[in-house]
Amino acid sequence: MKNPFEKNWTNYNNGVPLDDEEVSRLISVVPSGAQYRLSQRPFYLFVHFGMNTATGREWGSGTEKCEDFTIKKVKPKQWVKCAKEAGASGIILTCKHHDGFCLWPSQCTDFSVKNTDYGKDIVKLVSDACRSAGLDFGVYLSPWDMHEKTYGTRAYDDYFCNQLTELLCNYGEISEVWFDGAKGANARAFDYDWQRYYKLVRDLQPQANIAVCGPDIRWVGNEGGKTRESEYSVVPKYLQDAEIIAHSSQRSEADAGAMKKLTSKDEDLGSRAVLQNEGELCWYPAEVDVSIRDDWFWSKNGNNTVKNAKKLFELYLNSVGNNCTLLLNVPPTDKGVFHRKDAKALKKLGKRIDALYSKPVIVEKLDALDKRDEYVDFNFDSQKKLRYAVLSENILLSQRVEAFDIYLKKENGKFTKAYSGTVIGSKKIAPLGGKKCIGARLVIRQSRSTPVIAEIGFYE
Ligand code: FUL
Repeated sequence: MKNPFEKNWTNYNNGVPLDDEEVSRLISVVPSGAQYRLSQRPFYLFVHFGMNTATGREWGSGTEKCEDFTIKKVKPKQWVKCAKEAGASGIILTCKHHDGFCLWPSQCTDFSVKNTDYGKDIVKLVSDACRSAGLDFGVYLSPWDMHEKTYGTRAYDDYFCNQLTELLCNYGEISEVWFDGAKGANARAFDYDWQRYYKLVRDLQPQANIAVCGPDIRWVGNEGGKTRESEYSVVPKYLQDAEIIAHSSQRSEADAGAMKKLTSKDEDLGSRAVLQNEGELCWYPAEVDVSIRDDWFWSKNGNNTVKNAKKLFELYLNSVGNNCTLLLNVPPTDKGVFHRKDAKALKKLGKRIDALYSKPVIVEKLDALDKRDEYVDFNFDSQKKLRYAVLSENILLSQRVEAFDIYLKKENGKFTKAYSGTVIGSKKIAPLGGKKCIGARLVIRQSRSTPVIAEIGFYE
C-alpha cells in the first residue's frame, strides 16, 4: 500500500511483512464469544453501594456492625433508568466490597443485609431491575475481605467460592465477574486460589467475562480514565497473571489519587516488536474503570466532584472510541438513588453519544480490503462538515490494523490529512474537527495481513 499523498512514498506496509508466519500467529488470536459480546456492548455502569454508603467511607474497616447499615431505601429502577439514558448496556454491582458486608442474604456469614433493618436482597432487586430493562448484570466480589475471620487461611477459598456460588446461581445470567486486586498493605498475606475461582465461574456461568484479576478483561492500569495511544487486544499471555495485576492495584485507602495516574511502565503492550519475543499470546481487551466522582462511594462532599457531561464524553471517546470498554462508576446516595447531579450528567452524556451518531453522511460495511487497494474513497453528495469517523474491524478475525490515516477531500479536489491512528480493533472514534469536505479517504498504512473493516462511518 503506497501512500499517494506523501512524496517518495515507497514504504509498503511501513516496511513490515503484510503476511508471514508471525503475522499468521498474531491474527490467530481472537476473542471468545463472551469477549466479543462485550465488545458490542462496550459501556457499563459500575455501582459502588454498600456499608460505605451508610458510613461515608471508601474502604471501611471490616469492624462495622450490621446496624451501621442505616440505608432505608434502595431504588435500582432509577439507576437502571439513568443507565439507559446514558447509553449504558449493563450494571456491575459491588455485592461485597473490602469491608466484607454482603448486599445479599449470604448463607456464609451473618454480616449481610439479612441482619439489617432494611432486610431486602439488594442483589436481587438490582439484577431484576437490570433484566426487566434489558441491561446486562455483573457482580463485583472483593477477594480481600477485612471482616471474615478465615481470611488468610485456606478455609477462605471455600468461603469465597461459596459466596461466588450464591451469586452465580441465584441471580440469572451474570455477564461479568469483577475480581479486584486491591488489598491493604497491612492485610494478612494470602495467595488466592485464582484457578479454582475461575473454574467455578466457567462451570456456573460459562458466558461471563472475568475481569481485572481474571483472564478475559484487562485492567487498563489506572483509575483515572487514561488509555494508551495503542490499546491492543492481542497481548502477551503473562499479562493475565492475577498476582501481577494485584501487585499494581490499590494498596491503601489513601492511594486512590495515585491510582488515577497511568501507572503502567509497559506503554506498548502489543506491537509486533513486543509480541515477537512472546511465546504465548492471548486476546485480552482493556476495560477503563473510572468514577463519575472523585471517590468510588457516595458522600455528601463528593456531590461537588461530579464530572460534567463534556468530561464524561471525553472519557467515552477515550475508552469506547479507543478499543476499550468503559465501566463508569456511579455511586447511589444513602437514599438509595443516584444523586440528581449524577443523573443529570448521565442523561447529558447519553445525548452527546446519540448526537455523535445522529447525522451520518456515509456508513459502509467494507469487509476485507483488496490487497491491491491503496485506499478507499468516499464521495459525498454535497459539502459536509465532518466531526467524526467511526471505524471498527471484524475482530472475529483478530485485530489487524496497525496504522491508518484519514484524509478529507476539499472542494478543489485536494486532500489533506485529518487523522492518523494506530489500532482500530472493536471501535475507533476519530475526531475530524468539523472541517468542510466533499469526500474522505481511508488509507491503511500498516496491517497484519488483509485488513477487515466491519464498518466505517463518517458523521457530521
Ligand atoms: C479499587 C478499590 O480499592 C476501590 O475501592 C474500588 O472498588 C475500585 C474499583 O477498585 O482497587
